[in-house]
Amino acid sequence: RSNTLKAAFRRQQPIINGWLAIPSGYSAEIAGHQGYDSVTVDMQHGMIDFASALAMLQAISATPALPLARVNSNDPAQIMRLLDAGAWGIICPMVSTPEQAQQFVAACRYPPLGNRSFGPARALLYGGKDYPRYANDEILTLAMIETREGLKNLDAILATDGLDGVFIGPNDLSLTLTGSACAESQHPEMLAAIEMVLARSREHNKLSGIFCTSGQAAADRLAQGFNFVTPANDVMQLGRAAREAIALARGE
Ligand code: 3PY
Ligand code: MG
Repeated sequence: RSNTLKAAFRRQQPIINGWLAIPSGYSAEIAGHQGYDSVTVDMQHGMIDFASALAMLQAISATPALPLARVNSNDPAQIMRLLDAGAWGIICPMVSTPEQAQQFVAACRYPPLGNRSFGPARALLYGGKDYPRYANDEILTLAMIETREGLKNLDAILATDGLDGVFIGPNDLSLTLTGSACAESQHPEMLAAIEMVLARSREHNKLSGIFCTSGQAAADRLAQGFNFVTPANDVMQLGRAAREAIALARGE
């Protein structure tokens, strides 16, 4: 089974990624059927434990969307467990140095390329018996750039063998650069940092992703040149849809 996101990137097709914070197999299944290319189970800021993540990955793998997970830290044990549970790619937060990027990628790769321990569990069911043979080529690795140090070391991080690309966390990045967390910050330092990440990713021929808070913001990022966007998470979408419906019902 090949990774449809890697193929989309090679064909220069945009990737629209869903983002789940609600610990529910049912809402993950709903999200997976809405047309996303991939859906990410967010273990870092989502209210999600491993049992919920497993159910969510099972649900997503029954839909056309590719299941991904954002881990809560650069923790090889958690990364390996989520890959065994059927995640087809990992988004790793707070990658600030090339050493951290190498550690992250190594956890996603079987020897000799890395140190992923063998026990593919659900990945075998979902990926087929030949999963161990192709996993090193098909598992997607995205390092989050969201610290000052990560920006400073961007070139070395992007040069990491086996790293497929970077994903900007604009909340953390704006917090560190401007003193307040704002995902769609228009602060000049943020605009410059985001342009820099985009330009460098292109030079290295790596995928460039960014978290966005709406469909319009995601469309703007794709127009800017990003190729992997997240048009808000499930919580934002649920709240927004409810507010709109209530306002309409009240005739506002
Ligand atoms: C950030 O914006 O910092 C993120 O990690 C996106 O969820
Ligand atoms: Mg973050």
